[in-house]
Formats: sequence, structure tokens, C-alpha cells
Amino acid sequence: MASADDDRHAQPPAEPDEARVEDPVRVAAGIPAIVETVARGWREMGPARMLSMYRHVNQKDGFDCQSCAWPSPDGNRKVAEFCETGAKAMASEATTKRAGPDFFAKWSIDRLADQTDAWLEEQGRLTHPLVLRGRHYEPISWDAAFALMSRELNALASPDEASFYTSGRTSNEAAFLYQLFARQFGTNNLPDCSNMCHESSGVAMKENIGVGKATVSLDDFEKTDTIFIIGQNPATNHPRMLTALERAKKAGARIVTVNPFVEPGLLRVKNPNPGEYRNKLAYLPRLLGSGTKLTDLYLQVRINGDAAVLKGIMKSILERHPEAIDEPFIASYTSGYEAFAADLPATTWDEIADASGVPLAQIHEAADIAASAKAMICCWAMGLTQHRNAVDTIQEVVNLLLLGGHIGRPGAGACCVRGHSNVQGDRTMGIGHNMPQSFLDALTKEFAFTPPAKSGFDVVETIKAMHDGRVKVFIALGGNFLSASPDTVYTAQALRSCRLTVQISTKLNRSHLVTGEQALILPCLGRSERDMQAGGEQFVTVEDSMGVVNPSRGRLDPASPELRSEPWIVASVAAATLGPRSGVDWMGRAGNYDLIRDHISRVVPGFERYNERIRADVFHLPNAAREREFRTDVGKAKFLVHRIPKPELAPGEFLMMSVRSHDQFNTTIYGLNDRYRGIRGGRRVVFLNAADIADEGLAAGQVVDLVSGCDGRERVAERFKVVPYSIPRHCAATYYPEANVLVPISSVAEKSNTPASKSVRIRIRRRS
Ligand SMILES: Nc1nc2c(c(=O)[nH]1)N[C@H]1C(S)=C(S)[C@@H](COP(=O)(O)OP(=O)(O)OC[C@H]3O[C@@H](n4cnc5c(=O)[nH]c(N)nc54)[C@H](O)[C@@H]3O)O[C@H]1N2
Ligand SMILES: Nc1nc2c(c(=O)[nH]1)N[C@H]1C(S)=C(S)[C@@H](COP(=O)(O)OP(=O)(O)OC[C@H]3O[C@@H](n4cnc5c(=O)[nH]c(N)nc54)[C@H](O)[C@@H]3O)O[C@H]1N2
Ligand SMILES: [Mo]
Repeated sequence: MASADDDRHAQPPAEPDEARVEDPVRVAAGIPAIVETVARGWREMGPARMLSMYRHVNQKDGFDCQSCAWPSPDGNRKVAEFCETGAKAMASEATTKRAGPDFFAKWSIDRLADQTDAWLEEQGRLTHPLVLRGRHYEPISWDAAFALMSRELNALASPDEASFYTSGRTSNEAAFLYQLFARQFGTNNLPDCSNMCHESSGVAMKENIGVGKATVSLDDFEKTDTIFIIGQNPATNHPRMLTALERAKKAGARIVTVNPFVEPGLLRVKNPNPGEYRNKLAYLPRLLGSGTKLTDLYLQVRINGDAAVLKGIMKSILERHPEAIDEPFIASYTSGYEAFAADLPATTWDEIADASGVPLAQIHEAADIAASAKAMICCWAMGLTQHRNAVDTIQEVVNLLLLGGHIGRPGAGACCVRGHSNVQGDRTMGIGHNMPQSFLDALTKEFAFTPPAKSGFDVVETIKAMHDGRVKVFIALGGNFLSASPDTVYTAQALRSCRLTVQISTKLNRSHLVTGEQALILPCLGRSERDMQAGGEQFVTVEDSMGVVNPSRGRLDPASPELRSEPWIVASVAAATLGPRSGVDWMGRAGNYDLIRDHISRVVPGFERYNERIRADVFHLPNAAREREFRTDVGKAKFLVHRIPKPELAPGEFLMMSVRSHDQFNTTIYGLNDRYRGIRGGRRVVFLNAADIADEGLAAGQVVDLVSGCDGRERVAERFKVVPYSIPRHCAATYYPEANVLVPISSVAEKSNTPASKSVRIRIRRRS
């Protein structure tokens, strides 16, 4: 049985919150972004290291930024091809601080667990392989660590008792080796962060259009005249997207935003990058000016009201703008239009107004904009993917695009904006619990073994399987599984039930503190660091959100001589565990990544002549839907019909979305400010509509507990300060990961199994 202390340690401490509330900003980026970039870099890295980092990031001879998956231009890149958020990610990795053996001798895992996530992050880079002995981590040799892993893995009754998690910073080369290892070991248990992220997008689009990836590329933003941004906060999470948006605006495009929050960063932007200004004399005045307006029409939708908004827009187009329907495209390339067109009149305006919370006049206005579009792009992210009906909603977005023929046309298409910098590449490389048979067949052909046929566990299934003893060894290639996953206390119990948990990491996080009976930390090189192997200096490759493959070459000296690269670590575990039965020369591949890329070139379509092409330049992967070739079961793009989900709130309940602040990368907390939304010095806040605060008899600044539970088990997140904010009635917002304890493990998106972490039903409880 877990003790109350154990449960408490699974979560960041519920400290009295010091959050202060200011006015939200009026314009994104600008001078404060420059100040943050320089101040953070200077503090963490010192001036020389900082300049080297900023000079090499996202350059073709440098490394790929560790932050988001937004693409860099194919052609000429600016001198500073990065943003404030990227600077924070770089500073976090290239910091001169170290958490070495002395640190762990001093700090037990219990005392560490009492610290905040921001404090854990601040302790610096991990330097040595570590094993947990008693309540302290102690150094262990690499060989002894691999021997321990091999012993535990080979002692399992079935390979399916192990699960191999991947987070999206992992390179293509490491990912390819890792999935090969898991499958040769005998399991498809390859959960990844995508299961909690854009899985819903992949599932939805594969059914609609036969491709689970964005159909646009960066230059489409220069050709578009209409952009919808649905459930995404680019100013914080994909700041370089603002450059594309600003350019599109200057070229006359219109932007419609759909979001429950009025996100200040979507209203106006001032680009802080001098490279954006052809006339350098204009730079300073423009930086001091009021910036460029981004959003033309802001639909402040109720949380999970998007399906209603989208159906409303399409109904309005059918009724009021039949000329905007691309009949030739629909006739040649799609199926299911009749059923779709018959369903919209059956959906009533009352239903649309109720479920969306958006005034109908605004829905018609959005329809007018969509109907006049010659080339429309729809962008979305977590605001759509993390709901129970996420797959259906995303399919409505695709319906809207299909209606106007906006797929496979210059300046138009679907743009699911990925999170982690290589999350898309990892899946392309075979990180996935149910890869298509064609991929498994290609593995068989290349490596002369039969991969397991049975579908493996994703994230939620892995947690449940660990919880009830079906998975006993858990290995994580990056990430922070405990804090990123839903239902924190349940997930902590699951991890504690394991025989062995292994974290391959760069920095300390809470997943190192809540462990199986035995635990290892294997510290690895970050992307910015030089990677020397037996065959000389190596580079890796990554795929961005638009299917462009980029090389990434580290430039800094490693944070410690004990660090090893991810491909080397994976190869070593595989060699130790599988021995000669594998037939793969693992250490040969770890010594020369060209050999890994040669395998990839024969296994993964689109990577032919990989080594040669990546040395010449970045390259685009093929995307059939972009060519209007729709590889669905009927060979056409499909209109799909869905009902608007019924609002599911009981009286006194709120629907809560858990979102990112401006000062975090997922579970890595850089600082306590959310500059654009005007929150300073704290994270335990709950954003509510002022009328709801009054109705509940609460006051701004009051500290409350948040309670959820849909399966008979009550979950409590303590000490959240009430903040009035522009958000629809009966909606609430908190920050992730503090609120993850409230997300029930059973509350997932249909078809994608993604935790519904933006549709959490909560109650607000006064503290006595
Ligand atoms: N700085 C920084 N950059 C990041 C990350 C980070 O943590 N920090 N994380 C990376 C990762 S892995 C990812 S996946 C992306 C995430 O990027 P985003 O998806 O932009 O991240 P979130 O903060 O989760 O917020 C989503 C937005 O959805 C809105 N939203 C919530 N519920 C709904 C809804 O029901 N309908 C609509 N229309 N909108 C809704 C919220 O108000 C918020 O504006 O960013 C990546 N980049
Ligand atoms: N409630 C709620 N939960 C969510 C979300 C949400 O919006 N709301 N978002 C979900 C989403 S979109 C995602 S993607 C997941 C994120 O889940 P994860 O990807 O598992 O989490 P991160 O916080 O990105 O992982 C951070 C850790 O990765 C390690 N790391 C950093 N760089 C490297 C590297 O180069 N190599 C290795 N090996 N390790 C490295 C560091 O030790 C760091 O502490 O969380 C999900 N959870
Ligand atoms: Mo993500």
C-alpha cells in the first residue's frame, strides 16, 4: 500500500501560492522577449557558451532546437533562427550547473520530492549513471547498469511484461534502434508522448485523408489568404509560428482564432528578430511601435465546443455561400458528401449556439471568411486533441477543408502543429504500439526476424498494466512519464509496482523520484553536445511538424565525460540483453550512425539514399494527401458525420482545461511567470469567469481545492488561487502538470486513447 507521503511525493508540493495577477499583455514578443532571451542565456550558460548556442541553433551546420517542432525555412536561414522559448530550452540543456554524485549523496529521493519542479530543474545536468540504493542514488558503471537491465528483462515471463516509452526529443537514429530493440526483444509495447499529444490528429486524419501528418509546408503560409487557429497558443508554444502568421497578415491574409481563453499572444505581435526587417533602420521604431494585428475574428468557444463551431460554420456555408463549395474537387476526390450535406440541415442552430457558447452572428462571420478563402489553412494543437471526442472534432476540421477543396492546393491544408521537436520523426521511425503491417514487414526483410504481431500498450494501457502487475520493467527514453501522465497518484502507484524503472535523461525530474523496486538513471548527451563515437564525430537527424528532415550536429563539449549518446545507450542495452540471438551488430551501429541511416533508408519509405541526401540538404518527406492522393480504404478523402457532443456538466461542476504557461516546457518548469496572461510568481492558480466566481460565493485571490472523480474515486489538487479571467461560463483552466492528479485514467479520447486533459470535470471546494 502506498503511504500518504508516497502520494504527496508523486505531485509537486502544494505550497502556499504567491501568484500575483497583473493585466495581460497587449502584444506578444517584442523587447521583453529579447530581454528574456539574453538574461536567461547569460545566467545559465555565461556569455561565450550562450553566443555559441544562439549562433548554431537551427542552422544547417548546427543543431536542431530542442523546443517545439515548428519548421525552419528550407532556404536561407536568419542569423538568429530561434525564439525566446527555444532560448529557454537551450539554456536548460547547456546550463553550467551540475547534479552529480555529491548532490545525490546529500539529497535523498524523499527530500528531493519535497522540492518544487522548478527547483528540480534548476539543479543542473545529470552527470553519472546512477542506481538507487536505499533512499539515495549512487554512481554505477555503465556496464553494471546494462547488466542489471539485461538480467531483469531476460527474467520476465514474457517480453510483454516490459514497456519502452519514448519522449519526442529522441533523434531518428536513437528511435529507430530503440524500436528495433523492443521488437527483437519481442514486444510492441512502445508507448510515446504522442499518445498524450497529437495521437488524436493522426488517428483522425488517417481515416479522413489517409495521412496522419500535416499537409502544408512552411511556404504555404506565404500563399494563404485565410488561417484558422483552433485550440493552440502559438505565442507561447510555437513562437516562430508568429513570424509565419505576421508575414501572412502583411500579405493580406485573415486570421480566425477559436479558443476559450482570450490568448493575449494571438491578438498582436512585434517580431523581435532583426533578421525579419529588410530595412534595418525600421527595426527600432517597429520594436517600439504597437506591432501587427494577428487575429481578425476571435471565437471564444466553450471548452470542447469546437465541433459545434465547426458544424455551424459549415452549415452557414451550405445555407448562405453555396458558391464556396468546391464541387469539382468533391466529385473527383471525396466520398460521403451526400450524407454529410444531409446531416448539416438536421443540426439545429439552437444546438450549435448552446454547445459552442459562441454568438451565431460570429459563426456566420467566420463562415463568410472561410467561404471567401481561396486558400485556407487550419492549424490546431492540444485544445482539440485532449478531449473525449477529439478524433471526431478533428475530422470536422478536415470536413471544413474538404468542403472548399483546401487540401492539396498551394497555400491551403491541414496543419496539426506538433509539440516536441522530433515527436513526428519518432513515429516515422517506428515508435508506436500499433505500426502498420507494411512497416513490420520491412523490418522482417531488413533484419531477418519476425516482429511480434500483437498490438502493444500505449501510455494509458502501460500505466494500467503496471498498476495491476502485467508490466514489470519500464524503460523511458527521455521525458517525465510520471508528471506528464494523467491521474498522478494512480500513475505513481503503477511505477512503484514495477521491478525496475529506468530513465534515460538529461535533467532531474519527478520520474526519478517515484520508482520501481530498483531504479536507474542513465544520463545522456543533449542535442547541443558534440557526439564522439568509435567512428568519429556523429550527427543525428530529426523531422519537423511539416515532414522536413533536418540534420542536427552538437557543438558544445558534453556536460560530463560520463555522458553517452542515446543511440549508444540503446545499442548497449540491446547488445547486453539480446546477445548473439539478435544478429545485429549493435555496437557497430553505435559507432557510426551512417549504418543506422542505411537501415532506415531500406525500411522507411521516403528515406531512400538517406546519407547522401541529408548531407546535401534538408529534404521533404512525401505526403500523398498533399498530392491529392488519398490512401483511405475507399481511395478517396472521406467526409465523416458526427454528432455534436452533449455538454456533460452536472450542476456545480466546471469543465477544466490544463494548459501550459509561458515559462515551462511540458513538465520542465523554467520559472513561475506566465507573462502574456499576466500571472507572476506562482503556478497554482485556477482561472474562472468572474460571474462564476461570484455565483460560487468565491473571491478573487481566494485559495481553494479542486476535486474531480468520475469512477467513485475522489481526486484532490490542493491550494489553487482563484483568478478571474476572460473565459466562458462553467469553464476553468489550470496549469499542467500541477493539475494532472485530477485527470482520471479512465477519461480518454475515443479511438486515440489520449488522456482527456482538457475536459476534466471538477468541483471547487473551499478550504476550511
Ligand atoms: N514553451 C513551450 N513550448 C512548447 C511546449 C511547452 O510546454 N512550452 N510544449 C510542446 C508540446 S509537447 C506541445 S504538444 C505543444 C502544445 O501547444 P498548445 O497546444 O498550444 O499548448 P496548450 O497550452 O496545451 O494549449 C492549448 C490551447 O488550447 C486552448 N484550449 C483548451 N481547450 C480548448 C478547447 O476545448 N477548444 C479550443 N478551441 N481551445 C482549447 C487553450 O486555451 C490554449 O490556448 O507545444 C510545444 N511547445
Ligand atoms: N494535464 C496535461 N497533461 C499533459 C499535457 C497537457 O496538455 N495537459 N500534454 C501532454 C503532451 S502534449 C506531452 S507531449 C507530454 C510530454 O511528456 P514528456 O515528453 O514525457 O515530458 P517532458 O516534460 O517533455 O520531458 C522532460 C524531461 O525529458 C528529459 N530530456 C530533455 N531533453 C532530453 C534529451 O535530449 N534526451 C533525453 N533522453 N531526455 C531528455 C529531461 O530529463 C526532462 O526532465 O505530456 C502530456 N501531458
Ligand atoms: Mo506534446
